[in-house]
Amino acid sequence: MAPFKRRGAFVVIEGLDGAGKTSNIRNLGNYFSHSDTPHFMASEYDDSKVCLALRTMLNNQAPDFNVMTETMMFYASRIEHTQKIIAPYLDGGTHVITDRYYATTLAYQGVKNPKVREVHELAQPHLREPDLILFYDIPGDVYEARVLMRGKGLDAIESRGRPYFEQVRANFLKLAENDPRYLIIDATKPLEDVFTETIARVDAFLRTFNEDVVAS
Ligand code: Z5A
Repeated sequence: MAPFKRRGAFVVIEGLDGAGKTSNIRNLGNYFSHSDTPHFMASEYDDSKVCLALRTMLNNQAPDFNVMTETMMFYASRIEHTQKIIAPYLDGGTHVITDRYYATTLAYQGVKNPKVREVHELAQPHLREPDLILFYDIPGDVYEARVLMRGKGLDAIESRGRPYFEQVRANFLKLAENDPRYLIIDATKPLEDVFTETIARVDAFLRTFNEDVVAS
């Protein structure tokens, strides 16, 4: 029998701008670095020059791209990141935690592009399926307060206004509705509470994941 190879778990952090993804991912990274958990904190911006170029263009687009161009560029960046970075780590047995994945594109680009699902189906064979998706949920008023509080200008996507982000949130909640991989976290709570909940949820998930993989 071929030797059994354990794969890493794929954990995705999702949410609107200002939901606390970056803050929680940083804390989660610190937490893992004090343990012997093999992990990689993935970022399209930091891990690949191709993805950085695509994402920078997308954030600074002016005037807006055609909706299909925009959708395909987000998927192009995701495929590049998955194939070159995420998949090798997972296959080598390292857990990967990433800031946004395809649910973001379905939720954001889905507001304006009725054909987002078709692009998704084309891309899907080149992506990996997340094992756990934490959705940091904030309503539109909290989104607005946090994004404006940052005091920097709004980029091309941030300028789409509150009704757009309310629709994005509704799309996320719909995706989560019948998918047991989603955990919805109330991200209006103080950051410390959100972080405590995040660690507890991810720890519990990884314990089960390891048992399931060993048993299979
Ligand atoms: N986009 C897209 O349309 N399609 C796609 O496929 C992808 C992306 C991948 C950039 O995304 C834009 O691209 C984004 C979606 C779109 N557009 N919008 N709008 P990004 O992933 O590069 O960046 P981001 O999501 O915009 O990151 P962010 O603004 O940094 O949000 P965050 O990481 O979730 O939040 P944070 O930096 O941790 O926190 C923001 C602030 O809120 C900060 O001052 C915190 O201290 C504060 N905060 C966070 N949590 C709390 C709590 N619980 N209490 C109080 N204050 C808090």
